[in-house]
Amino acid sequence: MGRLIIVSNRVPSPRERTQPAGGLAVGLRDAVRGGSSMWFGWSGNQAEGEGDPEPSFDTVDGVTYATIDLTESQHEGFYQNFSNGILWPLFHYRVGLMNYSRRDWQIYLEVNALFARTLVPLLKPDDVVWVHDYHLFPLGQALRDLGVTTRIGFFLHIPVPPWSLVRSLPGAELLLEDLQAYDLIGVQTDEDADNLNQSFRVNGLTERARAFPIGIDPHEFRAQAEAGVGSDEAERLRASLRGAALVLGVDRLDYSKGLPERFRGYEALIARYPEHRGKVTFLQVAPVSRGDVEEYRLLRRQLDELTGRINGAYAEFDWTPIRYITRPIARDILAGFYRMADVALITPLRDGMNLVAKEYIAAQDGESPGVLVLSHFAGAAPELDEAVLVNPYDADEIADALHQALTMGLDERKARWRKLDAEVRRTTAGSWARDFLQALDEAQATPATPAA
Ligand code: ADQ
Repeated sequence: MGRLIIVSNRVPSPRERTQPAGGLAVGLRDAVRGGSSMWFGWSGNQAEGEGDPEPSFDTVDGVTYATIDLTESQHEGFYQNFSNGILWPLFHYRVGLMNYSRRDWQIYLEVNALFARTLVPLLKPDDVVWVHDYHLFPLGQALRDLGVTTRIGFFLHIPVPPWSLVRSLPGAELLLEDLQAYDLIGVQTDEDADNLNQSFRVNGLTERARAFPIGIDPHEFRAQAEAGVGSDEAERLRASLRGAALVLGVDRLDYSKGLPERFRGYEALIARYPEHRGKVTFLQVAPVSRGDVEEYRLLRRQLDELTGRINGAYAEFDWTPIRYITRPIARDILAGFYRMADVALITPLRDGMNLVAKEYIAAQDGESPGVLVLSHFAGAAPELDEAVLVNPYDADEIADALHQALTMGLDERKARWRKLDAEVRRTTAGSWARDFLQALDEAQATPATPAA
């Protein structure tokens, strides 16, 4: 059995105690544990000078982390502009937020070619390569162009809209053609697989997409939550609530997460159901992400204003309706907060999966579990259909769902949670990686394109 080579835009620093707030790092830890493996990608650092960068290596617990630096203009064109300013909004069904530019498309292709050139000398013939996410759509083809014939799989962590939307991207057909270089393409849900296969079909290409819903490590997370609930921070939070119910939201500060809609939904709860005033507190943790992209700055301003307005209108001298934190909170403490929360309010407008929803379920105490209020448009919704599901665009529906959750009896909470917990245990981070790699192993090998 050859090595597993994982390629992603960012490589988590193996020596950092807290992992970055991103689902990929969490999901892949399991896949690289044990066997011989290498993780290749961008270091997060800026390259000095011209010419191709030399990779740096660091081996920790049997995993070799190989990283390269990018120049400022590569980082801007490839990562900030094309990946996060064009592909991210488009694939989250927000065509109107897409800031297309041909120059960024060129830089995106160049950086993918650079990844391929730097990776090829590190590969051995029996390695299996697993490429991750929208930053690296063309990488498989770039590797094939350099003569790589080994198995190459791809997993897309974000949703896939139908072809009628995807085609708004100039050159979308070329991206789809590049995707044909992969032996297998994994996506999060059946809907995503259907949409991607439809795009392949209408362009006369081979259908290669299959759903592999990503999961978490529920045992580890439960243990973290049990420990976290006894932390000083959890004690302080509990004391500060003074008996009020806790509604918790945890997300990266991103427009896909439906935060303004969520704040308005909570406002509708306290406006229409006055019995909850003073008896409930909404804590939203949303660390700033991609702060150098304009849309993210606008979103932050909008949330600052909404929080101020809602708190100004409804607060009492001894009660604040919304507590809103844009700094990150350590994972183990957060896990304790999940366990304490009576309700998790997770209302993305679109989300590939949403691991926070699964973590919330894993964190609960089965004797008195909390209630998950979840958007229909999270990739997790088809699996977690025992949650209270909402359309996140309707503030009144969010308010009704919150009221239902806050007044739900113990028997119903337990019954729903047991089914949800069974789902979260069924497809874990480990089984996700194993299932994908097994299917990749069985996938029909693509005849390699001869090197030019
Ligand atoms: P993300 O958009 O980052 O991931 P999500 O899956 O919810 O979204 O979160 C990933 C991880 O980051 C979770 O483990 C979560 O606990 C952590 N996290 C999120 N917000 C945090 C916060 N405020 N503080 C600390 N930690 C936080 C992308 C896709 C998702 C998909 C994942 C995995 O957008 O749809 O589920 O990849 O495929």
